[in-house]
Amino acid sequence: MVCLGGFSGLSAQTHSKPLPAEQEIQLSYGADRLGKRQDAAMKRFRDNRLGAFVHWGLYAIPGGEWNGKVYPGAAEWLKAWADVPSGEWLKLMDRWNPQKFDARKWARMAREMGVKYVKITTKHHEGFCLWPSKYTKNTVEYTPYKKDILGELVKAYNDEGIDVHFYFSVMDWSHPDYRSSIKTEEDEKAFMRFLEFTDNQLKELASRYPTVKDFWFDGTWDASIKENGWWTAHVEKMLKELLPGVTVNSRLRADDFGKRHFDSNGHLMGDYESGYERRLPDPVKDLKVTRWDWEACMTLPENQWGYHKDWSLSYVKNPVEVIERIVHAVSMGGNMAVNFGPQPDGDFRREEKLMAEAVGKWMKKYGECVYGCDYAGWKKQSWGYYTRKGRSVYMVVFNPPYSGNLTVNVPQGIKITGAVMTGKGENLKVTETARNEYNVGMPVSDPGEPFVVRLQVEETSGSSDKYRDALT
Ligand code: JFZ
Repeated sequence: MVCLGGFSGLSAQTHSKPLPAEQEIQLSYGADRLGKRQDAAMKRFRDNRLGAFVHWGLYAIPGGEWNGKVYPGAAEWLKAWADVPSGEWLKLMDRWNPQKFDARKWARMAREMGVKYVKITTKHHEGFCLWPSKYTKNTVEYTPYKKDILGELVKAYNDEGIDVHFYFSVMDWSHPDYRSSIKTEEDEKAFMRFLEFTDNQLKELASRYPTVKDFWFDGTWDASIKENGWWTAHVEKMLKELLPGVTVNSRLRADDFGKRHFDSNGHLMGDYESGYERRLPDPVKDLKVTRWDWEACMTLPENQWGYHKDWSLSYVKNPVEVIERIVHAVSMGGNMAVNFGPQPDGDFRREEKLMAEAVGKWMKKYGECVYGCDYAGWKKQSWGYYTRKGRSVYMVVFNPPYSGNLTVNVPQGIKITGAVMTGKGENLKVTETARNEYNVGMPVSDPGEPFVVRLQVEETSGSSDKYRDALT
């Protein structure tokens, strides 16, 4: 059983003991580990906490519009919405010439935003590769731009100290051997060729860009892949042999019975859960997620990952809403990747630039409640979220109550001895109001933005070893 390091009984209740081995279903391709990975590479993945996602491909060129019709669905799915045959879709390659693309500018923007890693779509469902793969002609090499976009990005981000993660869609709409289901012997043969092609592409990515830290697989929901769980286990193993320390998301994996993400015994496959897409676990009901590593990803509009020319089609989140989602994820032990859909010219749309700037400004001031932080194990309050790093517990205040009193319920055996507003260093008034309950006062002047309070916490003599563990 792994130790969660939560402060209170709250987190203890979320521990569920794994079944004794003899009661478990024997699996050849299930989870190969119980509990969180604790090696340096995984710790780095986890401590990074804030990442960016970049969806860039041919779909950026039509930007959601085909033959004069604007499709409101996700722009990177336009080929499917408008039922465009591959041959026709791939003609967009003749127009792939992003004249404003400057990898160093992208990397500076990411650094300014405070992201510690960037997940790049090496190949999305459409099948177009951002690197010159020798296994297909559907790549940047055969466009007017010619150059290796992925290589430029890896170098530029790494030069800024930012980790690079690879998004990779197994489903490939442009490969003649891809099958979503296998009905005939011919399908079977084609699909086995396709899996070999995919292995080759993955080995190619791993050897061309050895600083890659993570593979985030997508497009793995078809029956053909679920029925070949062995292959998903093989890919995980292959990448880990090629790139020691590399992390892989749960979305890649299916077990012997086609069960995805979690195997038939309920154990997470891969290194972290990747099911929280455009949604987050409930801070009260879903505390089970604090038992494993996970990463959520989000879009600014409701559901646009690739560039769509018309963002008036849905609500677009403002920077404070983005910051709240980042903190929400961290408060439950998860990472957050915020998506960008660059324009076909290689520049970013105004809304994304403004968001990146605003988030970056906030992170510069208050980032200590995000980087390296984890689930605190304290009872959720309506003013916001707690995060914790070692002995520091942070209150991240999004909704200060009208009363001006921020209620804090501490776990048994914990005492609050002080509260400081991070950044400003202002001491806030702490009043004990009941057993295990305090009020923390508001800062003298309204910060006018979500703000962070660092609590000074002490163990009382009655605290159990569990709390001592949790505090160190
Ligand atoms: C996938 C893609 O289809 C989409 O274009 C985008 O790249 C996104 C990040 O991933 O969409 C999904 C995949 C999985 C779920 C939902 C949407 N899911 O597990 O709920």
